[in-house]
Amino acid sequence: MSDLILHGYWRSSASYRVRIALALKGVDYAQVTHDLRSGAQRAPDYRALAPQGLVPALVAGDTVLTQSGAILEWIEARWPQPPLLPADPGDAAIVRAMAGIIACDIHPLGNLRILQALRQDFGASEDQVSGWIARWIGDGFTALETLVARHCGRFAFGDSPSFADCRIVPQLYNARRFGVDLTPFPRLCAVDAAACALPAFAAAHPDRQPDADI
Ligand SMILES: N[C@@H](CCC(=O)N[C@@H](CS)C(=O)NCC(=O)O)C(=O)O
Repeated sequence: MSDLILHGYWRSSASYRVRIALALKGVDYAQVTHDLRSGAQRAPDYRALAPQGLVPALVAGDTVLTQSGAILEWIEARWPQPPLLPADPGDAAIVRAMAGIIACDIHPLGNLRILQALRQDFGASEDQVSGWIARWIGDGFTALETLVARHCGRFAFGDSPSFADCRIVPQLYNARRFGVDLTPFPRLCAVDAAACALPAFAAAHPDRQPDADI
């Protein structure tokens, strides 16, 4: 039995990033689910572990890790092979920039609590919420498409999966889920397809998780 416990949710794209990284490293872990639809992530016992009341959290023995970016960095340091960052510092910064477009500038704007606030506090209709999601995904993906076109091989940066692919695949899953038109982003779709063909990415897919209720 693994001493790693991933607190997450099948449809959480931030949890999906961590599942991909662990699968690429071949690391075994247990999962505890928190149903985001019912607000389970805000329950006091989970907040005692993860003060923001968000998933994922990764428990490694006595250490509790939160924020998927920090978790990915920890996984990379703990299990360096196969590397998910290029060795060259400049190349690594480019990969982190690709990851940051998604993690810092797209994902936070489309999160459950933000969409709930748009509906509940600002009276947004479902059409307006869909427009909001498409706007910020489109904005970030337009820049990311250019960056990936500049640096990609089979994957977002070169010919091996990196932190960038760990973010791109879950964000494309989200985009499809919300009906965002992906035809302007052929490079992102190509690297997504290449990544999803790998067993590690397939194993991390939301539909393959024990808590999936599709
Ligand atoms: N920056 C955080 C984001 C975590 C996050 O927002 N997780 C979402 C699921 S993908 C969540 O727990 N949402 C619950 C909510 O909005 O109430 C990370 O990368 O871990």
